[in-house]
Amino acid sequence: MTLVITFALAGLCLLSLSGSAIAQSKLSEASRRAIERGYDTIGTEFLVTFKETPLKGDLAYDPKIIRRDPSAVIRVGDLYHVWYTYCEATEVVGYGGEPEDKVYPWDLSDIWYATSKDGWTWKEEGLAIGRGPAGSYDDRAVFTPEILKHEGRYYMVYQVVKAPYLSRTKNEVGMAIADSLAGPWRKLDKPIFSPTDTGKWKGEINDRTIFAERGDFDSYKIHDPTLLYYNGEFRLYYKGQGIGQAFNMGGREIKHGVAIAEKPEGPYIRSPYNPISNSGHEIAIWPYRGGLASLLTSDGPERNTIQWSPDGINFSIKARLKHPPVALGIYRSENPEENDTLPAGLPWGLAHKYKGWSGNYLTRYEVSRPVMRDPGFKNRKKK
Ligand code: AAL
Repeated sequence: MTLVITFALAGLCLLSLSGSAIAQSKLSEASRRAIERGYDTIGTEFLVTFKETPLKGDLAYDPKIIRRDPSAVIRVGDLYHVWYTYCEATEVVGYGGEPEDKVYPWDLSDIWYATSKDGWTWKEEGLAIGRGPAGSYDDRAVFTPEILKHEGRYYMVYQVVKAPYLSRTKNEVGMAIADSLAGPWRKLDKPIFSPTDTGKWKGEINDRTIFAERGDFDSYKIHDPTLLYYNGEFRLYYKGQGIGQAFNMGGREIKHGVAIAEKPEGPYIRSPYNPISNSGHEIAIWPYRGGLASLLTSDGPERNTIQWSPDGINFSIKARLKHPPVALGIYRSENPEENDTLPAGLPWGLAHKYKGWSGNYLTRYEVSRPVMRDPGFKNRKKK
């Protein structure tokens, strides 16, 4: 029996390994895995490289200001528009300091916006959505915005934190709506999406690592909300962190989920298939060939991969990338079919970078297909 399976796999190997005409009588575990997962047969359609360039104008790096987590870039009239987390780059103290100390680089933040004629040189227009008054659900920080234009209206989703910002403080998602890009933005009365009530902390201490019972993957923090209108419904994609979050073979346990609604304001109902990823960090998701593609970065066994799904739920790995940018704010055309002509279907956009823990700034990324280069080429003398 074992012999039969071995011969069958060896036969498969002969058929599957790209163009190899050599029959192999033995198959290593790595070769078997490559065949099972289609490493050599999926092709290079999704394999891309990135070039990141600093922005010019008001969004050029400024050591005194944190600008990070850009929204999608949209074009209205003659201008590109983008929204992002904005705050002063003061000292980051972490949990356990004085109540007004900055806990994270993105703490004590607001959402600002900027416009550009060419996508490189930006003019900062100022505050778009600020923190709420003391006692409201968003009185501590509003950050990591994402925009959706739908039927002439603008919908902004973003993370909200209510003071005090402690280690166990849950993070939720807020929404504001505007009829015009310059606002005014009307906030909804309460968050549109929150962590589940599963899991239990242990003791009354300010420490998220001490827990009595693990909760759902999204029972502690909901981050990086991204709103899409897809297949006639509103899809809120997000990153979840759970009570009892652990490490796995890919490092920190980070997973993505999706919640679906008939109306942009919700109610948003979690997909029964959640989590829809086992890796990733900030959400980067875009329409491609009738389905949705996503870039998973930073965390998990499948980090730095592009994945594609026919339905926005069931994603499979299509390419592994070397150094993708993080926190992509993808240019969203009004005509998503335009993506089908681009490498991996991924348009240009903005991303963020770190200069130290609290020196965050925005960059522009371009996408291209990798080219096989001969390292000695430059040194060869021309005849
Ligand atoms: C990010 C995002 C979310 C997190 C923090 C700010 O890049 O994953 O927004 O809360 O870091």
